[in-house]
Amino acid sequence: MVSPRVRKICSDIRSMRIQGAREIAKAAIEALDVQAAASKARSVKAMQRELDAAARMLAAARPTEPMLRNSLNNALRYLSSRIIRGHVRTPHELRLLVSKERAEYMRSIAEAMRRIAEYGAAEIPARSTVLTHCHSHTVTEVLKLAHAKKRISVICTETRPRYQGLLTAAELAKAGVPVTLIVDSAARHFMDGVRTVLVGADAITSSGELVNKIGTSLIALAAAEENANFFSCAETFKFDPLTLWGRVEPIEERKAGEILRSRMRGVAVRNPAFDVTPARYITAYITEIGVIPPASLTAVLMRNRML
Ligand code: RI2
Repeated sequence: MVSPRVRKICSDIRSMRIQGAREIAKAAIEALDVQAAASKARSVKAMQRELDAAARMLAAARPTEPMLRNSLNNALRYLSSRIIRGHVRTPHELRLLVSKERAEYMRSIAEAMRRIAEYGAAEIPARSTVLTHCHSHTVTEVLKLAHAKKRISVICTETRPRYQGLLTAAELAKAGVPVTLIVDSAARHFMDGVRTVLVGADAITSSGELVNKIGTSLIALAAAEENANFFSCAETFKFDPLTLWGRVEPIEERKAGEILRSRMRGVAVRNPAFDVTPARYITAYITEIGVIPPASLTAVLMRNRML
């Protein structure tokens, strides 16, 4: 039985009250802990079944989020390896282990963020202008550090239909980073003054393609035309290992109501949340293990035993 608090977390992920691949993954790991704490299961097996059911529900809340799936799979694999080895004998011991796993996950992704910010800031020329799209917690950390070191300025798109760009603008302004908000369709107009484009990532495929907020691929085209560097700042957890086996990343399609308040007679509305930027438009992925061009990403992950 999945706890009502876990169901609420799932609905907050679906409604985007919790937004950004990283925050979604963190919320899911917290939810496993909530599930374990609330569980009345009398055996380790029964509690494991509840955790599996909670994980399935969480993973389904946003289909285009490998970081969510990878984080949950990793946590469940770790728990079952400890159970199989006989290190967990009671539901209480499993509860403690889930809680410990949550703390370790939070520590490791905070450390990944710190490293990405360092690597990313190093890629941005001093006193230059950076353009970003949507709201990525990873990108805003890079931009804040880059500004502290190099006095940069930022242009950010409002990001229709959910306006996550406003979150970016507010966060950067609060941190004292000079920031200008533009409509999405003005990205090309401003590109000639931009040296670097930084975006986040929702998914990265085995051919180095980037799945990110709708509009990203148009911005990548404009950046290529102006010879601006185009980076995606992403934890390696955003890589979808299933794409090695031919999986095509699903593109989440959201409700028309996010675009139009009331329906227009005779008008169909499409609202894909993400689009795909081909590898040839991406200078590199800025990850916690370094700055990696798309063509070598899979090889580097394998070499680091991350696949
Ligand atoms: P972090 C966002 O999607 C954007 O596409 C952003 O690039 C991506 O998540 C990654 O964000 P949405 O959740 O993990 O707003 O860097 O649909 O925070």
